[in-house]
Amino acid sequence: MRFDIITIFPEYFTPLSASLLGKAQDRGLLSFGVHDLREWAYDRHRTVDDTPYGGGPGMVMKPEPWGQALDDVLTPGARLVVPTPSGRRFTQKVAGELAASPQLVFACGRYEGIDSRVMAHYSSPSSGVEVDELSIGDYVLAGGEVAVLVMIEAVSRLVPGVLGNAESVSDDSFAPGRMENLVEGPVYTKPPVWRGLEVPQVLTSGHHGRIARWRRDEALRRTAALRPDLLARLGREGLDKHDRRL
Ligand code: 6GU
Repeated sequence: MRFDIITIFPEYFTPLSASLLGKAQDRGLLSFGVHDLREWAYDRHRTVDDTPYGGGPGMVMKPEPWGQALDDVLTPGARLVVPTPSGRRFTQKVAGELAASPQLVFACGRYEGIDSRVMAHYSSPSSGVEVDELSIGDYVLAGGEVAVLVMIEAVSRLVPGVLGNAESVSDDSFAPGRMENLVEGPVYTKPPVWRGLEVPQVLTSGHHGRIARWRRDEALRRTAALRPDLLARLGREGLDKHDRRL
């Protein structure tokens, strides 16, 4: 899978060569292109922003450099992702949708955002690309760069072969399947007693059925305490017959 990022701060993306993503790149599963928007600026000062029509604070990113950059970087079948706090919410489901695309192009805005005609232009059916304006949550970042790192990490680990253990995806909080819409419960490793705290006995019982039941109960308990919104969304169909006694 191919990721291209257009930004005025390419240095934000050095973490892409670290850890899981770096290894997936070395193995040829993922490839990244990081592009400096200013390479498509056309004046001596390489200007990428201007004052907003209608007045108001801050600056708006000019459409011409973005149009040139996107025309050069987009390939047929690509999805164009524009990170913005006013976008649709980026969730695990959206990550799964994006992971099915051969190329994702991220257009990182700074200042008050990108001239809206850029999104309008690429949203028209004749452009042949899907455009998604996405937000990672209800808070405001200085620019889209950090949000794009979040999205790339969430999408990359869904690409087949990127994770070592295929099971790690299906057990995730929010992953489709039995534990869908539940957060994960607590985990333990050796030693059996640490600072007087014991590992729950069921986990050392060797009884796989009881362990699975306990894990689901703990996930339900934690979801009820910390994410009642998720529990409400589960509904009756999301509960099994043993869940009802909680
Ligand atoms: Cl995607 N961009 C910015 N600038 N701020 C955000 C965001 C994105 N998601 C939440 N806050």
